[in-house]
Amino acid sequence: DLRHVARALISVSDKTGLVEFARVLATHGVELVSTGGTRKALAEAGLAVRDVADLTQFPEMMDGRLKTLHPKVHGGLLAIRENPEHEAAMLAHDIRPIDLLVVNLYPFESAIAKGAPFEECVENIDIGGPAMIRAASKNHDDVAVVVDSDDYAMLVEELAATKGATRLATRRRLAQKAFARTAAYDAAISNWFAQQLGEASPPLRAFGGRLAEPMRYGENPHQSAGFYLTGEKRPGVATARQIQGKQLSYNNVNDTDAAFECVAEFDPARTAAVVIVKHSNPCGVAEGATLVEAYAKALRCDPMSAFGGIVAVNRKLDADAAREIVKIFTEVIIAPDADEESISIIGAKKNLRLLLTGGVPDARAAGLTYRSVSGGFLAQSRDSAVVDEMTLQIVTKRQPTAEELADLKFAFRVVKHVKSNAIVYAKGAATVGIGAGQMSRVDSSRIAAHKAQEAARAAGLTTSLAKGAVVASDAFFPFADGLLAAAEAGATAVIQPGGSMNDKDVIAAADAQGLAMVFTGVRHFRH
Ligand code: 93A
Repeated sequence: DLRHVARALISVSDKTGLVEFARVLATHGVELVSTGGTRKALAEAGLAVRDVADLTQFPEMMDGRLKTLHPKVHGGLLAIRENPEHEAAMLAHDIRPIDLLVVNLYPFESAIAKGAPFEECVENIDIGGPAMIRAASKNHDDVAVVVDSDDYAMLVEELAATKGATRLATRRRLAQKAFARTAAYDAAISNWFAQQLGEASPPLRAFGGRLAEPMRYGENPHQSAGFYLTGEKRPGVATARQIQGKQLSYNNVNDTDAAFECVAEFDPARTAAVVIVKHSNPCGVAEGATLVEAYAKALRCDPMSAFGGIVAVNRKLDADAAREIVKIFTEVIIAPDADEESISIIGAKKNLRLLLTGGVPDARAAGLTYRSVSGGFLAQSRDSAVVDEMTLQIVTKRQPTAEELADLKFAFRVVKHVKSNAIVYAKGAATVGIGAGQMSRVDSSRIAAHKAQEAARAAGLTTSLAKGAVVASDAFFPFADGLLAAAEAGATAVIQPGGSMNDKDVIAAADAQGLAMVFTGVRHFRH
């Protein structure tokens, strides 16, 4: 898979590191060919370099718009080396192979960044550069292409290790990077054009999103929307198969994703689990021996909110669970798989959507998440931290019991999927009160306690479900008040990241209440 480098074409606008790199090529006996400015820079450094015009027998013309757009160049980049027909064509037309292409493009992005006039921006649209990059990348079997001066050092090492050749794996990696570069370059041009025309730039196209389907409307009926795919192969709402039901709405997709990502925290080999989501927050999460048991426990947390919700399960949907789920109005069910009987039970509800993902994603897997801000978007690595891999530190005098510890871990898995500030009460591997999305932690604490009381009332009980429960907080308690609100509601144990300046006070308050408290050292903000 080694390809000896006999000839290199170098044509760069950004001349960083150029001379040093070309000098190394020369020591390997590589023949250098360059365009005007690059050739001049190399010649001035004392290197032997041929003018590309010499090779094409065509002068650079039209303000440099035509420099390398010539069959002698493109033939040299595209010809398959061990193909008799290609060899014959090369011979007939005196085309000689080019084994290494070093190109960086006209600085279009910096021209628009510095607010250059329209014509100057247009003149900075590189045509010949991308054409050569794409040709060389397509022919990566024989040709190496470098589009970034940061890769010179790596190539210098490779040439040294191989006595002047490139490896196939390297050429493939470089080709991938090169296509990414030309794609980003074209996206920058088209976004700039859209801006000039007074149109909103299509930000999703900028990171390669592919429109899977236009939607009827966005978050509200007066907004337009589309569902774009990034191409990530993660089992979930974007890659699922819809078995039945109406088209998903924008909010459905968002909520279904929240539900399925949350249920993925529960390994199906260990336990059955169900998550019910409303307005992108879980309103009930539970584990059980079976899905139907888990569903009943999850529903008990907030039966009122569950109406019109999204249900996610982590195991193959069965008839028992399906029969229970269809008893109340549900928008979407998402499952890794479903048996035939459950599919026919759901079939009786024409509008109910059933999505099958083919699997449960790994909660620990790396990946990216995005969100838009005006004028751009943010990207970050997925929150792949899971409680099983955290170092739990018991900070109170009282140790949690085994039962409490199990519920603490359960609650911390869930709190990761609740909008901040997030407080989750749990008992017996089920949520019993969830406080989400408040600006102050103590308010979330109070709401969660209130929900636990409401859940008890709905179940015909007189004592709050928070009594004897544990509580999880997505970030540290800045003051003792949030913790005291939880103790007052009846919680016996607490799990939280810790790390507040007031940890000492919070721990003292926990000790005074006889609570057991565990620090995870990991924060789970979600906004
Ligand atoms: O104007 S172009 O689109 N036409 C071409 O044929 C062409 N060939 C190379 N621009 C072209 N280039 C670009 O010239 C390269 O991508 C590189 O950015 C630049 C190097 O020019 P010089 O060596 O004259 O500084």
